[in-house]
Amino acid sequence: MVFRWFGEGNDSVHLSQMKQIPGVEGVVWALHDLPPGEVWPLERIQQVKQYANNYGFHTEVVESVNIHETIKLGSDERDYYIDNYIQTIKHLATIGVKVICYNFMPVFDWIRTDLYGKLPDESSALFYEKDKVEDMDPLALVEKIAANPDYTMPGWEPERLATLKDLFEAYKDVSQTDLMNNLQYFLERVIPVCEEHDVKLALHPDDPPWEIFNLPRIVTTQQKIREILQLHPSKYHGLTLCSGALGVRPDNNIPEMIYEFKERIHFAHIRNVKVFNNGDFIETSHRTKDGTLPMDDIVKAYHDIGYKGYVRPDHGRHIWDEECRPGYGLYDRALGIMYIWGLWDAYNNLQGKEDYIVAHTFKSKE
Ligand code: CS2
Ligand code: MN
Repeated sequence: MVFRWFGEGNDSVHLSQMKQIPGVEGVVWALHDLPPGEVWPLERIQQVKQYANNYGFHTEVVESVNIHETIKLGSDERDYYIDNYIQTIKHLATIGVKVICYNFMPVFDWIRTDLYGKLPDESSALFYEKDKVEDMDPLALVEKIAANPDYTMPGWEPERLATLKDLFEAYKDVSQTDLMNNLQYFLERVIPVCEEHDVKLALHPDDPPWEIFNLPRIVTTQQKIREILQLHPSKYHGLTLCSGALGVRPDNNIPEMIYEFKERIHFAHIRNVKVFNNGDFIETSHRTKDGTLPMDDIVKAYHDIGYKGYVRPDHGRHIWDEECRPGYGLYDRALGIMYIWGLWDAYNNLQGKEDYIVAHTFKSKE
């Protein structure tokens, strides 16, 4: 069990607090101040390790080493940035990093329309309002925000608008197939280094898992992930299986994916999400009843496959008036961990009891 931490001075949660969450063994970290494409200096990496080790935490999981846009675009400068990526992998290997989470989404990481959507219990959580995003011409949105900065959304801060405009322009003719090919090119160069240094790459799904703003997105469905895994046969080319990111699509069956991709899942992100009929969604507590995803079946699937990889609770609600990074407070993620442990321990204890197995055997959709 690991816990995401944005670094000393950059996170409202302190490692001394994290230590009191039962069963957390490591921090999931990154050098968040460095722009994508820069080599992570060895000295800075060693500092983080030292700091975390002082609290008894390991630093084996990094989230994320972000991919420079030229690599996703497949443009001429990509080799320079892939060389930098390789250098960073080598540096990370020297302190014992085992898994690097990354994503291959053009321009944006996760997209939401409101960081503080209200839940019925008066807590708040990351919210996605479908109509606000879809069918919207990105360039028109750039204009709209420039004229009225109050309209802005996360990721669309007024100071980023010029860059966004250029990036939309650059991606205009990049198709899903191009993006696939560019991922393959990247993997072919990087995976041999990962094998040599025993560092696994774990691709995070797109969030949300469909195309938005006319930008191509490929890590979206079971079939797409199957194709992506076939781009390179090495186990070092693997997945961060994020239940919440993939789970907002009703046609994505998370337990089925866990059973199918078991050999290639190196990092599990576990969280629940409530999906509405109109396509909006909001993040919820981790508990099955509170959202749309079968969290008990998801944890059971990991238990069934004998999962030995890293796992963390993913985004949480903001509860008990906590001031924190959106989605990354202490309290709700700690509750999430206890729920995951509760399920895990129960599956451990009850394993082998016939009535239990009958009741909980995963029901495939077919
Ligand atoms: C998110 C992402 O769902 C998540 O875990 O918080 O920001 C995630 O860290 C990146 O997409 C992984 O590269
Ligand atoms: Mn995730």
